[in-house]
Amino acid sequence: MMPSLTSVVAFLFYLTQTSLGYDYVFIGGGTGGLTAASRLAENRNVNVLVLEAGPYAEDLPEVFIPGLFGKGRAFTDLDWKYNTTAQGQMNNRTLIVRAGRALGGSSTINGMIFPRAPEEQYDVWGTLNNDSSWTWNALLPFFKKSEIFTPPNEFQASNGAQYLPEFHGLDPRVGRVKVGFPNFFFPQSELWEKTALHLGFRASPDLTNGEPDAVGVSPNSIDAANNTRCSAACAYYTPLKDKPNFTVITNATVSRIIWSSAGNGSSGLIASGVEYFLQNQTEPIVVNIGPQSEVILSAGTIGSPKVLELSGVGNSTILKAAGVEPVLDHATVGENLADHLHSWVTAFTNASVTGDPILQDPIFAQQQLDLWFKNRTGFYSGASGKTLAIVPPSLIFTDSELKRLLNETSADLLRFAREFSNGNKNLAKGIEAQHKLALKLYEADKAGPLEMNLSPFYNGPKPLDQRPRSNFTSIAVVLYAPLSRGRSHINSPNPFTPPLVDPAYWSHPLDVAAHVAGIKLARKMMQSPPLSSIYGGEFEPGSNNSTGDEDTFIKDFLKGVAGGDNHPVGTMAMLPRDLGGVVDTDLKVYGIRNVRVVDASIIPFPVSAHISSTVYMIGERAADIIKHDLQRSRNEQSIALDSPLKL
Ligand SMILES: Cc1cc2nc3c(=O)[nH]c(=O)nc-3n(C[C@H](O)[C@H](O)[C@H](O)COP(=O)(O)OP(=O)(O)OC[C@H]3O[C@@H](n4cnc5c(N)ncnc54)[C@H](O)[C@@H]3O)c2cc1C
Ligand SMILES: *[C@@H]1O[C@H](CO)[C@@H](O)[C@H](O)[C@H]1NC(C)=O
Ligand SMILES: *[C@@H]1O[C@H](CO)[C@@H](O)[C@H](O)[C@H]1NC(C)=O
Ligand SMILES: *[C@@H]1O[C@H](CO)[C@@H](O)[C@H](O)[C@H]1NC(C)=O
Ligand SMILES: *[C@@H]1O[C@H](CO)[C@@H](O)[C@H](O)[C@H]1NC(C)=O
Ligand SMILES: *[C@@H]1O[C@H](CO)[C@@H](O)[C@H](O)[C@H]1NC(C)=O
Ligand SMILES: *[C@@H]1O[C@H](CO)[C@@H](O)[C@H](O)[C@H]1NC(C)=O
Ligand SMILES: *[C@@H]1O[C@H](CO)[C@@H](O)[C@H](O)[C@H]1NC(C)=O
Ligand SMILES: *[C@@H]1O[C@H](CO)[C@@H](O)[C@H](O)[C@H]1NC(C)=O
Ligand SMILES: *[C@@H]1O[C@H](CO)[C@@H](O)[C@H](O)[C@H]1NC(C)=O
Ligand SMILES: *[C@@H]1O[C@H](CO)[C@@H](O)[C@H](O)[C@H]1NC(C)=O
Ligand SMILES: *[C@@H]1O[C@H](CO)[C@@H](O)[C@H](O)[C@H]1NC(C)=O
Ligand SMILES: CC(=O)N[C@H]1CO[C@H](CO)[C@@H](O)[C@@H]1O
Repeated sequence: MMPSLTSVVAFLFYLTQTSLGYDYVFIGGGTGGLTAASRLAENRNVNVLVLEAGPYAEDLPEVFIPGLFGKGRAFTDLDWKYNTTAQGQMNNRTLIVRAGRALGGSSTINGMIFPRAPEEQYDVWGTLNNDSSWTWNALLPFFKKSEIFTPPNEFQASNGAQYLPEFHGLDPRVGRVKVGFPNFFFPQSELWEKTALHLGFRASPDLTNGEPDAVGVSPNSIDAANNTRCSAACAYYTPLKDKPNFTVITNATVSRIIWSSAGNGSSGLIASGVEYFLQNQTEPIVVNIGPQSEVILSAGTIGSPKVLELSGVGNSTILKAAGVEPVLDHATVGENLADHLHSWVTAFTNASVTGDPILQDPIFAQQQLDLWFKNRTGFYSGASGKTLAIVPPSLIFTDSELKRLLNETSADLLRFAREFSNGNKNLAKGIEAQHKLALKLYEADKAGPLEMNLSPFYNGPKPLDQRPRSNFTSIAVVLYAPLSRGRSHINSPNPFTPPLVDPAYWSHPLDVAAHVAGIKLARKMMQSPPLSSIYGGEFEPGSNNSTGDEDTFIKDFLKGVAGGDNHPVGTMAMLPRDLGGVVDTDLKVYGIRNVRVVDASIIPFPVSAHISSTVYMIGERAADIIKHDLQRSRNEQSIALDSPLKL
């Protein structure tokens, strides 16, 4: 596969020099970008180019073996490892926001957990935009279109994997992302599920059905036929890699979009090219495009606003301070950033089997890896967090606590909207509208403030050499549905300088309250039957050694350890202009004629799920919108050509 890519690079030099016209140039070959690019290239009359900063990485074991998540190069050179700015509510720590830097983007290094969010949250996108085509019912066909689902086999079903066929893509001629279940389950998962049911959770018949506030086994983006990861590259590149109309250049970092001097009248700015650097080269290469062609930004929630700002589109004050000459003032580019926030409760256990020996004993680890290669079973045949639940507000707050919190949030709506919007009046209205809808979801018990999942091994903040050599049970408590909003902006004209990423974790008190309450629920789970049968005492947060109450102690603990969950969204929000949006519901950037955005950055309101399935849906929907637009413009052109003859 590598030689063909190298020859593709050589071929491209030829293409640029001969100015062969591309209809669509994608900046970033990740989850959303590859999806839309690949679908567009299904049309033989359309020429698609994808520029991806990272390499092709599908042949690395740490990419294709599910259980090698995070190993090898996955979290080194295949990861942008964006640093956050000092987080004021997190002891001023700098956290890491990971994002894949490879063909396939974050789907190449992610945890492959593949559920969907509560349907009410997608409906909020529609409400904010007054557009019913961006609601759960209208989007479900695009979720289904993206996947080719393998139902659980007998072994997986006996371990709790379930599915409802009406929510899945089952047609191999249509679907692309292979979705299935892992080949190994720990008995602790079932214990945890029973405990959760005992504590009031519902049982989920399928975590993709739009009602994930229930406990169940999540599907994974895994090819069930050979138990390998199926990334966006596996799904949308490999099957089409030899198509002449689908050109992918790896190791190509885009530095900016170039604008036509004819543009920027009332019809908007017009992109006329894309500039990029091949790895190890100091001279940029420019791909020119015609005015009917489009540039698609798909560099991810942190990457996309960066490229647009480097191109002179953004808040002029911020651009000038960074040393970039503004071309178009579009003040909300890079704003509205939201991310999930990860944390854990860990406990000692006397369970007979845990994953800890894998982390501690290299000989055992090698035996299990050999088993994966021979049989596609064993510890490496799945990543962590297979059994999970979205936690409804009613399971972490009493009625009166919730009433008080919602009351306080309502009273402070304007204050936080203003604080989060960087002085932008439209965005303040947009954030206020988001918060109002979030409060409604809280009232309806549909807000999905947390995810919990069980790891039958140590899954917490302490490195191996700083914790007891023991066996563990861990419950992840992840803050979902945050009300906090931050931003990501450039501070240099150099395309190789990372932007300033500020997710503003915990800057809204409702986020803090939900997160702390989640830790309390996880502690209670550890000590409730039947999970209590393997409980050997808590390791973290541990006993309250502070002078404060339990809430204060947990808060202080979390400030010191909570980690980014690598689900950033919202920096190029799909919202009306007067609510601070960056793109419209056709995903076109306001004020620009031929640039769209297709990645997690358009998500206007965070959703309570691992978000890759949602980004694939966005890619499918985007391709559909773009195909219709092409159809329409070709019809208009033929009418325009016809009309002189009729005169
Ligand atoms: C470690 C980790 C674990 C995760 N676990 C899960 C999980 O278990 N389940 C789940 O559903 N989701 C998970 N996610 C989240 C999910 O994978 C991402 O939200 C989703 O893939 C993002 O898609 P995207 O298209 O927005 O961006 P990406 O897929 O990240 O694509 C952006 C692409 O643009 C490229 N790019 C950036 N800048 C430039 C430039 N200047 N020029 C050229 N190319 C550029 C990048 O290299 C990348 O390939 C995880 C993410 C990470 C990082
Ligand atoms: C991309 O860069 C990697 C090193 O990061 C290299 O191994 C690979 O050959 C390069 N691929 C192409 C197509 O240039
Ligand atoms: C993040 O910060 C660390 C510590 O300051 C630094 O070593 C690293 O290079 C930074 N990473 C990025 C991608 O900026
Ligand atoms: C964080 O940094 C700010 C500004 O430097 C400082 O005022 C504040 O006291 C710091 N907070 C903590 C917890 O260290
Ligand atoms: C919402 O859209 C409908 C039609 O799609 C339109 O009639 C209505 O005026 C719109 N409402 C607002 C507030 O824009
Ligand atoms: C797994 O199967 C897919 C085809 O479904 C194939 O492309 C891939 O190379 C296989 N991977 C491994 C490691 O066997
Ligand atoms: C090219 O760049 C890669 C990645 O930055 C680096 O590892 C490699 O050493 C460079 N090769 C040369 C010949 O400079
Ligand atoms: C951890 O569990 C393994 C079995 O999975 C067992 O062999 C080992 O002794 C246990 N370690 C401790 C410290 O209890
Ligand atoms: C190999 O896989 C089969 C099912 O595919 C399973 O029944 C068997 O137990 C596995 N062998 C080992 C040694 O795990
Ligand atoms: C909520 O606020 C209203 C006034 O704004 C007050 O009357 C009511 O008692 C409050 N309810 C709670 C539960 O605090
Ligand atoms: C632009 O950014 C500056 C600096 O962050 C901020 O003060 C200002 O309010 C922003 N302008 C608009 C219109 O959003
Ligand atoms: C409490 O314990 C934590 C973790 O062991 C430690 O970091 C912290 O300094 C301790 N606090 C006090 C007041 O002793
Ligand atoms: C626009 C364009 O270049 N289309 C080409 C797509 O590929 C087919 C062959 O599969 C060519 O015939 C078209 O010219």
